[in-house]
Amino acid sequence: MKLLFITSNEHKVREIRDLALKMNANIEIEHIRVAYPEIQHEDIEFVAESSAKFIRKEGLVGEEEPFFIEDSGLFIHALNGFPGAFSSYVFKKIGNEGILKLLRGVEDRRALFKSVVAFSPRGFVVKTFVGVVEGRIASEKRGASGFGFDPIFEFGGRTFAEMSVAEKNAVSHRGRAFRKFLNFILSSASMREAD
Ligand code: ITT
Repeated sequence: MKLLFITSNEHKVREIRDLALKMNANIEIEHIRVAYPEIQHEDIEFVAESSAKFIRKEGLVGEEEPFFIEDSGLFIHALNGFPGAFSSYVFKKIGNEGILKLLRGVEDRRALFKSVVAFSPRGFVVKTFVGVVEGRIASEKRGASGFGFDPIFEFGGRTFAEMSVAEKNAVSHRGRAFRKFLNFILSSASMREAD
């Protein structure tokens, strides 16, 4: 089965391909880049769902082609959930150094990453899958793999940038959301075979 993944982020593609391989899911992930506007809203589930509907409405993919997108956000406890839905903008503006500066001297380092996969099998049907991981913001950047906030997001004593793709997938927000999504695809496919 072939699924289109619409994203501007190659790292996300690498993560889901690795996961699909590990799960022995016979699914081909085709990466395409499609420009679409993202609404500004605090709820990333709502943002992801609205984007998927927009992509369909504007006919940016073939009518019968199943596709998905994925939106994520970093929610920092001491900053009342900031940057959350605005993570992309904040990362571009102030980066990891900016986040570390905002948290200088702050003892409460708790943070949460959330990922939402919005899948559209056809038409305006959209199904979402959510994954969350709770961790903490490190006191300085560590590690060289991954992307975005990975060098400052710590889970189990290591930052995501100190993990391989497989290690990150095993515990990350995106790994959790993608596993739910791929399990759904696999069970729908086996139900169709049983018909
Ligand atoms: P899309 O085209 O798929 O939207 P994006 O890179 O803009 O790709 P998001 O809007 O989902 O992705 O991500 C919001 C921000 O959070 C962005 O700056 C990412 O770099 C960062 N981010 C998302 N997932 C991350 C992860 O697993 N590790 C580190 N940073 C992450």
